[in-house]
Amino acid sequence: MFETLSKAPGDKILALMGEYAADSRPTKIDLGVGVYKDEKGVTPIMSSVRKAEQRMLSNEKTKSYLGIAGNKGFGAAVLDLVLADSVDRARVRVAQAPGGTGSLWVLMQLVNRARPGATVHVSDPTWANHNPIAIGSGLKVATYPYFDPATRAVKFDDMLAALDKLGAGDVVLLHGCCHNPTGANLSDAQWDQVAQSLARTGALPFIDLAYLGFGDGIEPDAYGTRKILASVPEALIAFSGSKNFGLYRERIGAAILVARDGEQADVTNSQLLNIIRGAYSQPPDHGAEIIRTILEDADLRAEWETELAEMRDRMIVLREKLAAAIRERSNSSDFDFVADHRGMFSLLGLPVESVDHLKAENGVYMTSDSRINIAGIPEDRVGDLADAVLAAIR
Ligand code: PLP
Ligand code: TYF
Repeated sequence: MFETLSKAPGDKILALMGEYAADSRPTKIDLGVGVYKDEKGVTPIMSSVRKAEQRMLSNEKTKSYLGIAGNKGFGAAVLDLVLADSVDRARVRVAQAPGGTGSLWVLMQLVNRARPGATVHVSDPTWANHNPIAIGSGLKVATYPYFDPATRAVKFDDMLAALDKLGAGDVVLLHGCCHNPTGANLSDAQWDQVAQSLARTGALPFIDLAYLGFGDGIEPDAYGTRKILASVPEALIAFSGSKNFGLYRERIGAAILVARDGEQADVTNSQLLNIIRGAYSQPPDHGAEIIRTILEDADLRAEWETELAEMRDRMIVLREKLAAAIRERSNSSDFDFVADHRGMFSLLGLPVESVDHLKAENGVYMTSDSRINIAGIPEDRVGDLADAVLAAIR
């Protein structure tokens, strides 16, 4: 049987984690995989999460099945967090899913049931896993212009012109905030224009919301998502709790669907639940119960929001420090864009030879497209990193 198989391509981002681990140089710097790290270089368990888990351990009464849509309290709390009052909840359904990735997967499957072989339009570039998930679900993938390598900002006019040409039956994958891999994001005014375009063309917005609260704050980061939901009849959202709750390995996310009316929401949701049942029956509860416990409790929620703000502010400070260090050394504003970007990443726009040079000469690891994880920058070595980057492009 298995002799028919050839080797599948690995995940380049995850492979880089292994390469970094195998490097014995003590001065190595890991700017690879998108995992938040604190000033000590560790990915901590948030204190609000720890407290929620302690409560759960003493209060939990059963491990019996939860149901296909998972933890109901979690679903309701995530809808409040993400949607606020942007859309009539009678049109909304939510299912807990294993991570943002699992949410993307079940929603792509849903799209393929509604429109087999439809085209998902993704930003150029986008997260490396979007393409395989869409293709694996039977869909086609096309790109729309997004990142301008010259300015390291969004090519907004080109993006909008491309979106304006789409029609009903097309799907547009948007990063709700904190674009991965570029770090370049839309302004509120640009989100308004994207929402208008989608309302006009009837293309379906599919929002990947993996970094809510990692950019400028929960409310500002939700602006684009809420604006779109307030403007269009139908939408999909894949929410992840991996980054903002630091729950990576617990695999917690939510698949959210918005339909024209309650009746169509029920029918569409029945298909979503049918997909989930045929894939993994129901999601694991642990991460969902942690998030429910935090979001439903005023004190834990305040503590979580403070911790989230600390992570966000630390990344903004690191951005400013790196941009300033390069500016001082090079006497140019060429890397000021790092301070303007938001979220966990910036795409530096270096040629692959420079990326290889940084790895070989300096032990500085980033993905081959020159994406850096801002949270991986050691605060006391910003100067070394600036020197290394400038040497690599000289
Ligand atoms: N979408 C984007 C853009 C991401 O960067 C990630 C990364 O982790 C995910 C989705 C999925 O995250 P997870 O499945 O770990 O929740
Ligand atoms: O882009 C990243 O680095 C994060 C983490 O298959 C990640 O999104 C990377 C690859 C992957 C799953 C998560």
